[in-house]
Amino acid sequence: MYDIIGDIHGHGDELEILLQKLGYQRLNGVYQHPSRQAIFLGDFIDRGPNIRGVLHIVKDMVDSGFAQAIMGNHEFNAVCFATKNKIEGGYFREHSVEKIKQHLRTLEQFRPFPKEWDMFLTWFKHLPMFLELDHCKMVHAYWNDDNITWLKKNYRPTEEGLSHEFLANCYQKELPGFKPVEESLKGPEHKLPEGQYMVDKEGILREECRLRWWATEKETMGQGVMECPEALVDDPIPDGVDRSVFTSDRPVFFGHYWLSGIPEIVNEHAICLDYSVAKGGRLVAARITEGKISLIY
Ligand SMILES: [Mn+2]
Repeated sequence: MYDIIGDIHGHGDELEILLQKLGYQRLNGVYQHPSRQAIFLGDFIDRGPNIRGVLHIVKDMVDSGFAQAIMGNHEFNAVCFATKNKIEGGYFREHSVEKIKQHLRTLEQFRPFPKEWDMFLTWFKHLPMFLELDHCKMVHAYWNDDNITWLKKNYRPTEEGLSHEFLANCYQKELPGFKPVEESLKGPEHKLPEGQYMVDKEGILREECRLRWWATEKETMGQGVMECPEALVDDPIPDGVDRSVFTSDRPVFFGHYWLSGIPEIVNEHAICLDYSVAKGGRLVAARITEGKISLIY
């Protein structure tokens, strides 16, 4: 039976408090539970005060069989940031001021431990991008059957992982791997009308807004997109954007969306566990016992 844990972003104290609340004990240095397994939804790094500590806790649990972990967009970005693009030069993720800022706390905290950082980058390269278990499915941001089918065919985490060949097939919009990777790890987006912008968590103006794909009501822009610009809140969701309610044979758990407030299950087929621990919110777990789900935080 599983305890699924949302985005941690280097918040080691909160992670240890939550694991203890869930009944995990640190034995021989590794958090474990006699009858349960933890599942981590990715985004271990960037932003928080103890990124290195979080990575050690999570990887040790995975290596000992007490947890499984999937890749978040921050781990994917870290690999792209560190991997030279042999086709066009530079790196697969540009070393611009904006991108360095997003990654800075990780780079700083690992500066005295370069070999360890290399070891974790290698581990990131081999994380699965989704999981399918008996009672649940997991992905960092968005479950779409076509994207998952593509990943099953083309991404082999245990063998090649995020190889140069794989990254070369997905780092630009027109490449076949771009959509499946981008949407699974960052979620689907919608281009806003000319002249409209949203402001993201880093204060950057964006012409695209993120779709609340798991929402049960998506008639207006206010219901259907994240951080909808004020002027568009009452506008109908435009044609071409999927308005159907997401359903699945097993509940899908995901993180990524920086939700706020009291954690709740709005759609029992699609359950977000990211409640913004890196912005003063909560680290949240979903406990599944015999098919029953409860949120713990
Ligand atoms: Mn994320």
